[in-house]
Amino acid sequence: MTDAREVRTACPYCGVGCGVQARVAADGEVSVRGDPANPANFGKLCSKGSALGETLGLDGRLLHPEIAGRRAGWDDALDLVARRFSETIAQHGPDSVAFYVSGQLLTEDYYVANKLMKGFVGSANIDTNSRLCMASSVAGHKRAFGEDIVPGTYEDFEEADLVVLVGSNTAWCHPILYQRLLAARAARGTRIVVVDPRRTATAAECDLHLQLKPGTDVLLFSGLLAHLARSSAVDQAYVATHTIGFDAALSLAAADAPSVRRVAETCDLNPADIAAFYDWFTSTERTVTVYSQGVNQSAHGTDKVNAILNCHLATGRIGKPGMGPFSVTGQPNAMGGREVGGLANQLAAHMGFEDPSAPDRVGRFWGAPQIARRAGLKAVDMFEAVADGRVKALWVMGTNPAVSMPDATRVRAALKACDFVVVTDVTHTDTTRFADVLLPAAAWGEKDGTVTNSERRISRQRPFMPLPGEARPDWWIVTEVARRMGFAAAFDYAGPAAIFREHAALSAFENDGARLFDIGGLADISYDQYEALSPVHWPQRRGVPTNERLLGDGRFPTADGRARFVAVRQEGAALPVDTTYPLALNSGRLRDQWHTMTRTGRVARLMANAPEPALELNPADAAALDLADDDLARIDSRYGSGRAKVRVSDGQRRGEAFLPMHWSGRFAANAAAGALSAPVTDPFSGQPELKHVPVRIFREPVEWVGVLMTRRDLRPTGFVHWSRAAVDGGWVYELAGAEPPEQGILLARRLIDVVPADQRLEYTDRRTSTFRAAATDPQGRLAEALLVAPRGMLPERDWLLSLLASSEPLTPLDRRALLSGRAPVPMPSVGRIVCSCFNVGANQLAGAIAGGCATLADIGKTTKAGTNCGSCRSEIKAMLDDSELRLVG
Ligand SMILES: Nc1nc2c(c(=O)[nH]1)N[C@H]1C(S)=C(S)[C@@H](COP(=O)(O)OP(=O)(O)OC[C@H]3O[C@@H](n4cnc5c(=O)[nH]c(N)nc54)[C@H](O)[C@@H]3O)O[C@H]1N2
Ligand SMILES: Nc1nc2c(c(=O)[nH]1)N[C@H]1C(S)=C(S)[C@@H](COP(=O)(O)OP(=O)(O)OC[C@H]3O[C@@H](n4cnc5c(=O)[nH]c(N)nc54)[C@H](O)[C@@H]3O)O[C@H]1N2
Ligand code: SF4
Ligand SMILES: [Mo]
Repeated sequence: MTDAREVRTACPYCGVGCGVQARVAADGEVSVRGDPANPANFGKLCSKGSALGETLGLDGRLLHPEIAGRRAGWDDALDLVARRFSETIAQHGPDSVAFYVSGQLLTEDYYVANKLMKGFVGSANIDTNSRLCMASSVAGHKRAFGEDIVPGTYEDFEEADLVVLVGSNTAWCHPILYQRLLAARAARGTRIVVVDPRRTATAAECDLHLQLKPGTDVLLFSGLLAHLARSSAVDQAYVATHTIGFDAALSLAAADAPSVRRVAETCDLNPADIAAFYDWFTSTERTVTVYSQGVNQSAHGTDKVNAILNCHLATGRIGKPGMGPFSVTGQPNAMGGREVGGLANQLAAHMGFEDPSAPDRVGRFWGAPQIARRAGLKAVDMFEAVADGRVKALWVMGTNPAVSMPDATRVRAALKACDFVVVTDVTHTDTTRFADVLLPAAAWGEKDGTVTNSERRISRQRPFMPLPGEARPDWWIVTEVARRMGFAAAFDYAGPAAIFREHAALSAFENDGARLFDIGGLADISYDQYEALSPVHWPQRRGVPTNERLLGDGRFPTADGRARFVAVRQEGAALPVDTTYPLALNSGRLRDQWHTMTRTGRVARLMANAPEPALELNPADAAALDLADDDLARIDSRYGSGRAKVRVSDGQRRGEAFLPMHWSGRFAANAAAGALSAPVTDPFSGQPELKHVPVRIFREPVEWVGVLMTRRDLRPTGFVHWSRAAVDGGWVYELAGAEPPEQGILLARRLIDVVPADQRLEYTDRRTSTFRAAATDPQGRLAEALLVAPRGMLPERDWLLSLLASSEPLTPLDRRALLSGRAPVPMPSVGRIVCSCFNVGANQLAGAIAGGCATLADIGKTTKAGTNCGSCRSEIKAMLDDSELRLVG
């Protein structure tokens, strides 16, 4: 018997890039824990990271290539992809094909995909979901610094005295970094300012929340620049020596934001709050400004970025301990994708098309005869070109554009119309439905390579499980296609280490210091050194010791070595609402879900905190729309429509609603934010405005509701609304309809008709129009339970869920109780799960608070909630604050 082994790797979710230790027991069972030696997380993991072990099952995995929906061999699939791409290029030119890739690919995968398209196909039509995510930060960095540089490190969060979080729900989206910040705050009293139109979990614990009108960030920071000048807080020497453009930027800012009062009016904020923020920023040398999608995903995201960078340039607070602008990255390898040049307007290794010598340089290095010489299509334009037939062959890798792109319905139509679509994924998704060729990729735990986190730290993802079925790593799939397209010599790699070495060598190639991205010091690492690589910051120049922070010396990678102020003006707020679409819909993330839920949606404990897609509405808007908690809302924009349950929340501003981005067509009938979002983009970055779209919302009449608990993975059709959540032992489906309840029963019953009648127990109460059914499996365990009732009449389900979770056969008592629909022994509902590590529900927490728990520590002692990963602490804190208010009030 082999012993247990432990493999060090990195978390495949957010850009914090936590180290994970995967322990594979002798029986193959895998458990994960945080890697104490990793400098990002020092052993901690958030709720998603802690649940990684539960995502490793093969349920739903793609295990074989498919052509036209039928199982095929790799050779046939790869030959077909290579042939169709080559033929299309021969007939219609290189720009008639495109790749749409992902910040979740490893650097090595990304590198070869980019090399194939830009170097050998000869088109720059490779873009990435980072276009939806980081493009505005990239464009803003390039405008100000000359290169896409994040100057700081995570330690700056800990060494700052003021941290300004702009459009970033750090508590949920970068949880471990946020906990590092909170720990530092406890130690040194760091002030935290949150700039977000919503009261998020992050805003729940800060010194000042600027709940601004969406889209007005430029003005807020222009006002700050003007205030810095008025207060003589500008570092004149720094500005004079290291920058250009200050006067123009200041005069536009001062004209746009002449006074705090003017800023307050436009941003819809209290002038005293703005004054406090400006004073703190002015007087606090050690200030870090963190920003994320509330800044980037905007029709003027690049200007927002530069408005922030202007304030840091004016004060010389860049790249020094505890100070600097800090664009946090979303995906695990968003940063690595930028390094290899995965965006259509970049070339490779931080070289772009603006520099006329760059294509030749990269072309020579690659030995590429037809290097692309101009930028390719950015994501929104790319799908537009797919829709109108300019792009005739498309390869999608590691992303789910049918859900995550704006105007997703049109994106689906484009995929459907496209002559030839290849999709590489690990599971079936809304996008794989459109694949002519579907290729099964290696998943986390199987794949092997590197990723770069938000602080420019390169870490290894290492495999600890064998490749299942015929799944293959993305780099292998790409190089096999390249080989078959006739480029064998340029794509002949022994493995990821060889690709990494080439990538590192390119970064140093003819680089005399003009490009800060230089990891030439890693270009000769051996296979063993690559295997053992510990997390390292870039740059890693050959023979030059690494300086972890960048730009602190005031020298910038521009032609004259100076940074640029960019004169920016507030261009109106977010997309304007009108009488037809009077509300603004915001979208973003939940604590425990990852994007389109292809992995986290299958984990019961990650579904427990927010099991249904919910639309958050301000109480006044809800009242005006005659909507209350748990009502079904219909949401229409100019681009599409959706349905979700209502959650009334005073954390929403009046006139604004919020829908999570997560629910795809595999998890709900029609609750995808992408179908509602507008394909309106920022003029500099091409990043779409995903945070705001004008909508109208109304009440969807519901006459009956149902719940199906089942071990089967099914996709209901014909319902006004359904959504599903993973639970222990299977799935729970929420159903709702506008039909009379008797008809609802008929509709819902179809879902269990497949179960042979002699295995079903059924009970219909015609008087109350309720229906109950249950079925057992051959082992006598509960396999199905269906409850249907008029709206508001569904019985509690906790007991049935406990039966579904159990591996024991039903007892005679259970069987008798099944038809009555009531638990044989009273079973109080724990309520919605708040702490997913210890399964502690809202009702239990309310009980603990009523029983005298007054602090997070008390709650932790009594219920254990909040004592492990800490992701739920802000929610518990909100419950505590709420109860205190009620006591006072
Ligand atoms: N749990 C979880 N964590 C994740 C992810 C996930 O799917 N789930 N995804 C990862 C990825 S790829 C990314 S990109 C990051 C995203 O991380 P974040 O950017 O922190 O997350 P979002 O929820 O998309 O948006 C952040 C906030 O922007 C606010 N906002 C909207 N409009 C404006 C505005 O006009 N101005 C300002 N100042 N704020 C505004 C929203 O109200 C929202 O609270 O998270 C990463 N981490
Ligand atoms: N309305 C709205 N839309 C948004 C956003 C928003 O805030 N609001 N945010 C945007 C942002 S910031 C982002 S980053 C995007 C994310 O959007 P997507 O990239 O579409 O989201 P994911 O669900 O992460 O898709 C990743 C896919 O890759 C697959 N996969 C996982 N591992 C591998 C692998 O190793 N190889 C391959 N080939 N496939 C793999 C997964 O199964 C999944 O299908 O969404 C964007 N869309
Ligand atoms: S914070 Fe959570 S999701 Fe992000 S890398 Fe760390 S464990 Fe993974
Ligand atoms: Mo992202």
